[in-house]
Amino acid sequence: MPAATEDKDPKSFADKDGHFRRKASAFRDFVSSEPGAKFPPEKDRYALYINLGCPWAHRTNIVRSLKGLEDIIQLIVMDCEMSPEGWVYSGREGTDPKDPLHGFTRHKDLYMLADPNYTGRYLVPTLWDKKNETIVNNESSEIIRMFYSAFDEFLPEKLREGNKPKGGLLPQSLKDEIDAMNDWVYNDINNGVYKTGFASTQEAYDQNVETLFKGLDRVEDHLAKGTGPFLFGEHLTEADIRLYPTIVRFDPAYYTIFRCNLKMIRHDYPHIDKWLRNIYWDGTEETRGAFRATTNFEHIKAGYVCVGPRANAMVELTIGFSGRSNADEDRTNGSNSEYPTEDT
Ligand SMILES: N[C@@H](CCC(=O)N[C@@H](CS)C(=O)NCC(=O)O)C(=O)O
Repeated sequence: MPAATEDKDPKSFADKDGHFRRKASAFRDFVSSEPGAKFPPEKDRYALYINLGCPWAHRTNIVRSLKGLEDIIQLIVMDCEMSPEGWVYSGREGTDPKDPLHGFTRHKDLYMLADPNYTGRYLVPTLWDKKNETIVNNESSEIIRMFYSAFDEFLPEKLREGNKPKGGLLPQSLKDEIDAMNDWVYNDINNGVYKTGFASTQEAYDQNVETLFKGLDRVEDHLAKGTGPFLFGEHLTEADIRLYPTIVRFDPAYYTIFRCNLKMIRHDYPHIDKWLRNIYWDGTEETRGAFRATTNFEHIKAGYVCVGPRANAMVELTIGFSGRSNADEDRTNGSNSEYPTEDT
């Protein structure tokens, strides 16, 4: 039973001390083929509710596409701009005009259907069970792990985790290392951009912006020491999937709107930039083009601009761009486009 009790103003994010603290997601069930499981894997039984701006939803959309689950898990896409009532449907730019399963115009109504006593935030991503008419899970880190293998019986042999080279997206041999990296990448980077952008005091901003850039320096160093092209070498893993949605939003949205502006990826982090361009453009069996196919820069920008006026009203908080780095002079590849260019 969800137990969250939160401030329901969708545009109020920081606590009284100026720090943003993300609350735990409330629905934490699993799709499982264990005998008697409440949520067994079935074709077209589950729907994934997202918008294309949200980085947590993006993770789940990447894995749905990467795993070839398009015909197995229905995708429902809301507008990327948050309304006073939270996420809503608009039908703009190919998004769903309303919830195709229930006719709802607000995401809130889905949560109320699942649990009329729910008092938490109406988050995306949301994994919905059409049979039990309830939310299975609204925590992206768990939804992606379900998608890795829970539906493999419906997929062609080559897309099943057991048949992937070197153990798939979360190989047993790398699990501890990936979990350790997930931990600091989440705290310092994935959530670090929010802790910086939503900070409402100078102290909170200063503290979080510093941690964020130390985290990015650490990723840069990790990639510089590795063999690439992925974070753990030759094969794509969960660590790449969890890092990508934040990095691809960094220069177009977080640098400006969230004031994460000590350095830019394209100018100041050559190894992260190369990793980003590779993963975005990769069309091999390793990624199946899932990263590019699920990245929509218009929705990303519009989604953050919508929370931007509040963030930008506090411009005095910003530290600002730390200056041109040497990498700037080296670039001749037209990287002033916000889209990662193919050539590195
Ligand atoms: N821990 C959650 C976080 C999800 C989350 O915060 N989603 C945001 C969009 S980026 C949301 O739906 N916010 C709605 C709100 O706060 O009212 C996850 O990883 O799934």
